[in-house]
Amino acid sequence: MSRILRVAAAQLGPIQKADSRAMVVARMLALMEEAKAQDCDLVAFPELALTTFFPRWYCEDRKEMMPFFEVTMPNDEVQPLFDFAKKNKIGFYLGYAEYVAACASDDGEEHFYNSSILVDKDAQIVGNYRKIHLPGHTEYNPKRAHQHLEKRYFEVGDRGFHVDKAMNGNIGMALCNDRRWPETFRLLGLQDVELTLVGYNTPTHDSLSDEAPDLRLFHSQLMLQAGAYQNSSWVVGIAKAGIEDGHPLMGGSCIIAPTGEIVAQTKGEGDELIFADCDLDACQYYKDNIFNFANHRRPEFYGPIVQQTGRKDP
Ligand code: ING
Repeated sequence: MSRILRVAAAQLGPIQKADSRAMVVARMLALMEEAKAQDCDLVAFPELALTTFFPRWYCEDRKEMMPFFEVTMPNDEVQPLFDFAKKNKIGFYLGYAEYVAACASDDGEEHFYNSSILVDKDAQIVGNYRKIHLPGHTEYNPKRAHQHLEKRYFEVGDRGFHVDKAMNGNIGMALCNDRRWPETFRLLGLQDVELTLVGYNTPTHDSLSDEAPDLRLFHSQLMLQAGAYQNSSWVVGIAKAGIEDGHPLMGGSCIIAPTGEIVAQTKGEGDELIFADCDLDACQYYKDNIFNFANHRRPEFYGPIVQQTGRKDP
């Protein structure tokens, strides 16, 4: 009996800096309603789904960005999402800015992460991921038309890449820039992942490069498709898209099969739901043959991948 998971990608259109959590949660609930009407088992939202992509803004004192962070999860403002999940037996993946108070952290220090959670059909948090590959820069860069200050506002995640056994499958999480690094997908692949969820907020332009928006969309799908095929996993990429306070973000949310084929894709840059029946057992043929890691990988030659950070002269 195949393990079919009907998975929805709930792309969000722009969230303006002034938009309240309540306004955003209402939009998310509408997408969850649509997913439920289509009998979906799981709804995946974008990275930083509750707020605008605030790392585009510079502020001297990082504390000024606190209003964009969730101090607890769940909390009163996102509780309706958990209530809907429990009532309708539908799980979700949510990207958000996570604040960990000193009193709640292992080392007695406060922490700031770009995070995601996996919530099951009983509205229980069964997985928490903290973004590892933080792009951009730490200080204000006057040469840039918009800043990209994830390295200023977030710390590198401390939990690595892990796969959670949930919803009758092996589910992994990553966030945005993580998809640009094959190590992300391979680490999940080595943990037998069957479904990889990747929310993203990707600007369509970068003032320091002349990459066209179509090329950036091509890159996003290339990475997600490669990650899926090379690790025998379903992959779902979920965009926050559209123009946020004058800054365009790309769409291109998609659901990709373990064959690497795109089976569903959004058309616009607003709130838009796509879904697909993901047969988790469809991963098995690739895991047992072409990408049978135990039979074919040669770690004895892979040393530089973990011992070396930057390039070296040949
Ligand atoms: N955003 C972008 C991403 O990796 C980026 C940053 C865009 C890096 C284009 C390089 C090229 O999709 C986030 N939030 O990681």
